[in-house]
Amino acid sequence: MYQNINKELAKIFNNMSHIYEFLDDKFRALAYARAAQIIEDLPDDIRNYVATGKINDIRGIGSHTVDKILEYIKTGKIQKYEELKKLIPEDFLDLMEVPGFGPKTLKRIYEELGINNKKDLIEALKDGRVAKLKGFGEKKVQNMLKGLELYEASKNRLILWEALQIGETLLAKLKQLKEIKNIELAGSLRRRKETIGDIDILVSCDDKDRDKIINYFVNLEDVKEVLAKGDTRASVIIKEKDREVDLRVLKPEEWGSGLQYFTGSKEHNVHFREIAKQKGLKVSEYGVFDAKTEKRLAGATEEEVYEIVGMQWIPPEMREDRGEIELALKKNIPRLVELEDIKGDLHCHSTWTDGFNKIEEIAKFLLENYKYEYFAITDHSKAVKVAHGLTEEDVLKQIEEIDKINKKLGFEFIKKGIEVDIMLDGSLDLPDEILAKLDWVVASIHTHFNRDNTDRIIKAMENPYVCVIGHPTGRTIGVREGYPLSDEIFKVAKETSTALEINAQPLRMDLPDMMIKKAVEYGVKLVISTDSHSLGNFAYMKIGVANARRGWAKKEDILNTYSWNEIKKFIQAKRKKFGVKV
Ligand code: DGT
Ligand code: CA
Ligand code: CA
Ligand code: ZN
Repeated sequence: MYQNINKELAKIFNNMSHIYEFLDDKFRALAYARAAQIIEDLPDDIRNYVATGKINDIRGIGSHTVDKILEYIKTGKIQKYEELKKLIPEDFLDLMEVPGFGPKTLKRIYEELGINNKKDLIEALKDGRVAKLKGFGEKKVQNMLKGLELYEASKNRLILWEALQIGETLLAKLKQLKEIKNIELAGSLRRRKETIGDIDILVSCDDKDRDKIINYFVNLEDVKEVLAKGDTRASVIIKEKDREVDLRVLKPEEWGSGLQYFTGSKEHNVHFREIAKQKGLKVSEYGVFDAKTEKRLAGATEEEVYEIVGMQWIPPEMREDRGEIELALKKNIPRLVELEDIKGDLHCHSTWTDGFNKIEEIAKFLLENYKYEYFAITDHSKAVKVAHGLTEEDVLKQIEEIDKINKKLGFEFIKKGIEVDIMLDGSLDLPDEILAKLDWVVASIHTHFNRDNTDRIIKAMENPYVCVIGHPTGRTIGVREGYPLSDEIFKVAKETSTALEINAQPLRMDLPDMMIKKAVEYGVKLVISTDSHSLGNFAYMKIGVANARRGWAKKEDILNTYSWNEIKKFIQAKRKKFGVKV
């Protein structure tokens, strides 16, 4: 049985959309793109929707699409998709995912240069043939080559969210074996790095149970290929995304030292062992030993491994040798923010713009599934035309709707917000009179990514109504690097009492960890937000918190760990500073 059928279907529908676009069937291209997005964002396994008949009620999924979903669940294939694939050059399907290589572009290159494979395409990009095509030019071609390079590099690494889904699924399956005494994700996944090479899993058990555990692992239905299988470890390729997963089996008395070693990072471990050496100790995955007598001193828990070297236990997210060893020696490791500290989500979109759910639906979902005290609806402003951004008038109407829903709910659960666009000159897309009526204002850049945008962000922070800068660097992992920004933004954020966002969308993770760390050093307040466009997206909070922890953020640094009253004080302090009515 397929584990992640939603994702598989979304991918197929996306590909179908691309092929239809290549074939100039805009209507079908759009319909399948929308279906893909909806399926990707479903909070539950699509088979549950089929079983309950709810599949026929999902907005944006027509009866022809439903037929194809049923066909796929039944046969593992969609006949129409198999036929469509034959209508385009083989290499093009993957290439269409690369930014700058959309179906339209590839079609022109195909028709005007007769190119039908990746190798020839790269050649034509490099020798100037593509640049000469009408509407292309040198700059566009350079961007295409850059996009391809980023795409190839990112193909080898998973983004954190995907890796975490895979890792946790495998963990849950292994946990069914009662022989396993301890089990954890290790490596970069335990450190919650933004991208993951391979997935590492550690378990401990009695020696006699090792074979059983390793055999169970390599025979899981998720496994596509076994790369290596030994006494204490196995490496496999799993079906999902063709990823490598390493399993290591430790003795219970080695659990702590093994977990410490295989969590990494390599840099952290090298520094850790250096300190141990200075103290006459020898550290390996098997334990901590007296360097002279070889006597075993610790190894069963991570805490004792760190303690014997004179350190506090260090949260895995900090283990990058960025100064955490020094802190641990001084017993100064901060208590990092935790998921349970979060009191609300302050960035999400509704059907008013490009979200998939109505405001009331979102409110009910959050009341049922999250222990939040508040959340903010922050739809786009009018400059974002593709999302049908809100005009002044729309904002006023939305305020009315939220008032009505809050009244029904019996308390001000929903905060009235906006994600207002920062224009090229740093001004905002909506006038102050409108912003002043809102509880919460996120200001974001969605255009002009090819310049240093420090000036625009600073100007936006100087608006008294802007509470937070959304996804400050504008990066998309594996697609687009963030635009350049100077440290000036941290200084001005602090001075103006403007928060910076830690956007938890899996491809954004923006601010990135190193910039979070810097923001914390400057004393800037941060907001962890999911930027949800559908109900399933609210779960991203978990990786937002993980990223905050990688930037050493404490509970106090994160604005949405405070009650709404406290947040109001933060907002009012800024308005006072700027001399506007609070
Ligand atoms: P990845 O898989 O590229 O995302 O990064 P990691 O950190 O998961 O690296 P991986 O899977 O090669 O190894 C897992 C951990 O094992 C790593 O974080 C530290 C430890 N480790 C592996 N090889 C070495 C090594 O040569 N020296 C040291 N000190 N530690 C190592
Ligand atoms: Ca790894
Ligand atoms: Ca590994
Ligand atoms: Zn945005």
